[in-house]
Amino acid sequence: MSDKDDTVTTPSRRAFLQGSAAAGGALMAAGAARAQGQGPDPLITEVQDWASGLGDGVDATPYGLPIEYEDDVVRRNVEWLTADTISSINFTPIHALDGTITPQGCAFERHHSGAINMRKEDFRLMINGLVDRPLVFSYADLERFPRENHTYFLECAANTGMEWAGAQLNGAQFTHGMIHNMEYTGVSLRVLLEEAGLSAAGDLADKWVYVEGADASSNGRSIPMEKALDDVIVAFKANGEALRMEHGYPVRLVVPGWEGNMWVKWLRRIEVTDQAIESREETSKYTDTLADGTSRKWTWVMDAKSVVTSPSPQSPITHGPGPMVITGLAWSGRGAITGVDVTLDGGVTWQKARLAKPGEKMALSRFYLDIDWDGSEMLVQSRAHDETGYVQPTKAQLREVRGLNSIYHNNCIQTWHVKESGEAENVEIS
Ligand SMILES: Nc1nc2c(c(=O)[nH]1)N[C@H]1C(S)=C(S)[C@@H](COP(=O)(O)O)O[C@H]1N2
Ligand SMILES: [Mo]
Repeated sequence: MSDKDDTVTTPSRRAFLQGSAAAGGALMAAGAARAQGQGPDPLITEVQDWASGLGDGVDATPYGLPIEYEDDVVRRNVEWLTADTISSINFTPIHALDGTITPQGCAFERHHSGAINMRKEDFRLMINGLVDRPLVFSYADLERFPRENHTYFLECAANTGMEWAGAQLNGAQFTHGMIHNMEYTGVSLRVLLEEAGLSAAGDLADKWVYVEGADASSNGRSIPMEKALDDVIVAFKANGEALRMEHGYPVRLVVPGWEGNMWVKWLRRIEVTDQAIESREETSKYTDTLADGTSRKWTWVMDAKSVVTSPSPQSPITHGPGPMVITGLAWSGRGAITGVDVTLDGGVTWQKARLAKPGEKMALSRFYLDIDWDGSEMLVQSRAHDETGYVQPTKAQLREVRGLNSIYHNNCIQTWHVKESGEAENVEIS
């Protein structure tokens, strides 16, 4: 480092050191008190096993798994929700993760007829219907089209659905864990549709694609052509590696910002049609009955939502009063998150949380609020704002519009009651 550099950095470095010493003071005081009471800490004063021998060589684990001490960071099922695990759902352990990328190995799964096991070589994707040339692509064919990389969240429309009638499931994993966020690599659906040719479809304004998976359920969904030609991806990699079987290996559809049900896994067929198919998954399911008995349908977009992941029922405060980090996730199917407010008193006063980085369109945002906890009970909530100006509603506001019969699209503000003991509980206050 040159003298000049040193001169430039010294003032800010000094400021940082002063600042961190002040902030660390309270934390260290608590730790020092403990150490004094208990005498020398053998973890510091004695040579440990791991320093007296050798560790594992390379190749001990050709494909690494999390260390055994993290074995509670796993997907979890709520057994009474569904009759069996074949047509069921489990939940991402969002209370135990940080950052925004969800590792595939603990990203929630939702299957209608089980996760199927298909070799890449056996993959075929047909594009037919109102196209100039019906085509069938193999996996190797897909790899030859120009590729894109994008990070998007997938939220099941049923996420938080069990909370409509009142606070029910005790944990962020269970109330909000039907979500994951991955970096996808694939080919734009537009490119494949143009390869098949869309002149046969005529005016595209009122056309649709009907998308099916290769599993027994097929999970068929109709998608308006406008969205199909906009940002939909035919994806074959997630977080840099092949899709896991449970997430649709070898190829799934990525439908940014729209309900998870439309992200067809084990992709098999895309038909260009002049009307929506009105399949099971878009009539009897994934519609919401309103108070007057009519049903909302085509509720594709996931509205802005957020949740505090820690502290939360599965992630209590264990260190007593003093400096602590409140953190959570926010997302919007309509674009980027622009801000998150956090309240500690059930919505009487709100503070602006810090976004870990500027919001990205249709991807999870991580927020933090660094507080000095006085040890008294809190009613912790978070409230997301997105780039359209939309503000996440309270449960009462949502019920006013939607009534009590809904399951899907519950994006209301969540409340955790944090007690003096540091334990947290799912409660409903507004
Ligand atoms: N072929 C197929 N695609 C599917 C499903 C399915 O059962 N079969 N489930 C859908 C639902 S309801 C959701 S929420 C997402 C879940 O994706 P994941 O299992 O990767 O989390 O996949 C969707 N795509
Ligand atoms: Mo879903």
